[in-house]
Amino acid sequence: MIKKTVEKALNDQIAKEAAASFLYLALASWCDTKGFEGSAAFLYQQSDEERMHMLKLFHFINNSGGNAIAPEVKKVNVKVSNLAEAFRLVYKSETEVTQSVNELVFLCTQEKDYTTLNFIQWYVSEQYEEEVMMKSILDKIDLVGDDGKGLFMIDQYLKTVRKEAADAEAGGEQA
Ligand code: OFO
Repeated sequence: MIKKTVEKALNDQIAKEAAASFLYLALASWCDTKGFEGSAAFLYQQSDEERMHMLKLFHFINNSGGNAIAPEVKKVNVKVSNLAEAFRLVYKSETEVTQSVNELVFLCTQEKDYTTLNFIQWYVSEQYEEEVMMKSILDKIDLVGDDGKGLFMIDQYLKTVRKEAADAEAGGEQA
């Protein structure tokens, strides 16, 4: 049976994954309207992934005798004027989620809840991968600055990043 303190922290994490999902959805929509097709596809997919992270928490809480709570949906006000600003928000969001996952690890250790600690390790690895990926995308965008051709190339590159990830996931599912 999950402790109330851990259940509450996991429900808070649900809200953070949902907020990340909606932030990426809003940014995907912005990219879509500015001709950044690859970036939009990438962010729509990332938004789905964050929802999947949220659902994993739902199942874990409920299977552990707790009660997963659907979070409040808050309006996302995205005010960006270029691709660099959009991906800076993405990277910031990932670093905040990492911080929150680390706090969960700390709480599980304090509470001697090794089952949840084991579950949350998946998020630790996932956050490492996502931070590395978002930082690398942001670095590339910063490198080209305002150069239209450069931004076009990055947008094309983001299409391939998405395709590779989708292929890898499909391969994993078949295995
Ligand atoms: Fe990358 O945010 Fe979920 O865990």
